[in-house]
Amino acid sequence: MLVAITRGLSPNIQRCELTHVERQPIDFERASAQHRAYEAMLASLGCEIHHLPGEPQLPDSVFVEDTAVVLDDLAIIMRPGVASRRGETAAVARALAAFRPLQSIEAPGTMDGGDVLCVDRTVFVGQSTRTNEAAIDQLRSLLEHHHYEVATVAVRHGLHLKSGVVPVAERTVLINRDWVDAIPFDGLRQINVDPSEPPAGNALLVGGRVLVASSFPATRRRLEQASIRTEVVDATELAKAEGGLTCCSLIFAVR
Ligand code: CIR
Repeated sequence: MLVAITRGLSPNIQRCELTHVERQPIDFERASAQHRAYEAMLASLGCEIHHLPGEPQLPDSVFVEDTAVVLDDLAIIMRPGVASRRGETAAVARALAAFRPLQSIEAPGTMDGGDVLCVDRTVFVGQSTRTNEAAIDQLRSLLEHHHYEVATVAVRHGLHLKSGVVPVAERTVLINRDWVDAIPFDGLRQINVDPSEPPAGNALLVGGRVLVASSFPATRRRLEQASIRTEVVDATELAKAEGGLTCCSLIFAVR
């Protein structure tokens, strides 16, 4: 069975952190409707949804991906790179404790879950503005006991590693090679985002399907041409908060 932890929108989403996009009004009702449709899509693909409430004092709390990394043997609670997001981890840690033993990144380390992706026993970590070397060292020593290898990846543009590269099938990634260094992924099959859609490198693999945002039809065609089955979701409102499709859930298998 798959579990997806999600979190409702904060009524103060308008005060979210922004790094690469200009602030523009976010329509709360429209964003909530898109988020509910996203949860319904995850449920239709076999996820049991564990929905946590959004918090007024935590504007970015809908983006649960950044609060934790869930692997088969354990979950690691992050210490987000911006102070405004550090209060988000407690509720997610409480929810995850039912499913995995927990470890955590400690100060001075900072790491966002959006910078971490796992393929087999390799954990790729993006060197972004949110994730520092102290946290990468901590992650490496936590995971060596569990027989994972940690590989670092330079993030050249975009907020996180997963803004520019995500898994889309077994040993296959969708990648924007201008945004992230492709060399660490050399051993994997790589599908490039369509050049007309640079932000399309954030898609979500779940239950054998890949969710693609409706704004990226050309990249969706590339995935379909590579025999990858896709589903489309509308994510335009939360894109204004710099969120993509992976950001709004933590998905993991439960035996
Ligand atoms: C932030 O800047 O932290 C939020 N406004 C957006 C976080 C998106 N998370 C993600 O890509 N994993």
